[in-house]
Amino acid sequence: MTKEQLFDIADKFAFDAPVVDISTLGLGFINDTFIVTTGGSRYILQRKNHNIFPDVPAMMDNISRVTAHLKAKVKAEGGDPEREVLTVVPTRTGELYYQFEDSFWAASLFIEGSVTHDTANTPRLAYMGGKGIGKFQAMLADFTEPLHEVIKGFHNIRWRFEQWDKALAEDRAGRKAALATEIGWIESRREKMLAFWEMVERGELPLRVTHNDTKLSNILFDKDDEVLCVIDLDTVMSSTSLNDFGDAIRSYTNTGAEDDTELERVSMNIDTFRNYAAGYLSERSSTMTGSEKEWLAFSALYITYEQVLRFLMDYIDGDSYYKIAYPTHNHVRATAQYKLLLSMEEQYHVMQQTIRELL
Ligand code: GN1
Ligand code: MG
Repeated sequence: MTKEQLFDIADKFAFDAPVVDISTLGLGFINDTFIVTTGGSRYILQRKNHNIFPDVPAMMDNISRVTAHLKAKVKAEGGDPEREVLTVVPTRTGELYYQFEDSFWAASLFIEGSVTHDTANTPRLAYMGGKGIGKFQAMLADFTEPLHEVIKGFHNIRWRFEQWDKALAEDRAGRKAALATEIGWIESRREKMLAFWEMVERGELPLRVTHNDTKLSNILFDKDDEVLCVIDLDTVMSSTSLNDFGDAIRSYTNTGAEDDTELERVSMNIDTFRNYAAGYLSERSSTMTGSEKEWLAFSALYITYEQVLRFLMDYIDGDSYYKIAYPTHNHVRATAQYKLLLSMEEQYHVMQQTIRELL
């Protein structure tokens, strides 16, 4: 992609003035992201990853509907919808994306004065992260239209088991024979995890808008470290909102790394759990059903289990999904996430008690 082509693409969008500069924003493993400067304003321009998101128009349709809903809410509360919600900038012909050859591009407003954080290394940041996602979900609690499923069966364990059974049957990398113990981790909990998903299938846990990438760096803060808005809406879909909580707990509370080779470093920090949950529930508890409250703590075990399965399955498959840095990387990741799962299981009664206290 030449600089000239990039300027041509940027020119297709309905920015306020002609583009004067485009620079790379060096974050993100999935999309390519640029900052576009016009005479007076700055914008985000992204090339969406077409391999991970086969249907970019559907993805942009989801984002557009969800942000429209959020903006109406913020406006009604007297807030500033351009700073508190992501604003998609359409093309000059009114499309939500621009297609150039086989690449798909989309733009949004750059929110001036916003900051992000990479790790929740203080109690306040864990609390604020929970608050950010809690507020996002609370504002979307009355959004009941289905969204496009941009990644099939993302947190649907029934679908993951179908893929898992197939991976074991095919044994493409010839690794299955040496993995009896690890396969046992998955099989021994199969019924319990499926039972959780069956509550979603039966409607006992309601379908809501889920963000599906609830890491701290997907929340923009203002200069006083108050939450401004949640970004990276590419994976918004309909599912149980509990999984956004569970995935945040999986990443925020781990005292080690996701791929730690020193297993004694890996555990769930219950204080971080409490802080995140306190922030989350401060915004969200009034829009939760009884069964959502009851199963909130379990969602952390569910998502961590699913992550063990996904890493192990990718290892069995010969490493086709996740990028790896060395040949046993997916096995190391699965083992470290399993250690985290064990730590959660050991502390499960305390997690449940903590939620009850906070409600
Ligand atoms: C992937 O966006 P990123 O790299 O944080 C994956 C998540 C996994 C995560 C594990 C679209 O997320 O589901 O939890 O890796 N995203 C997708 O690190 O598969
Ligand atoms: Mg992401």
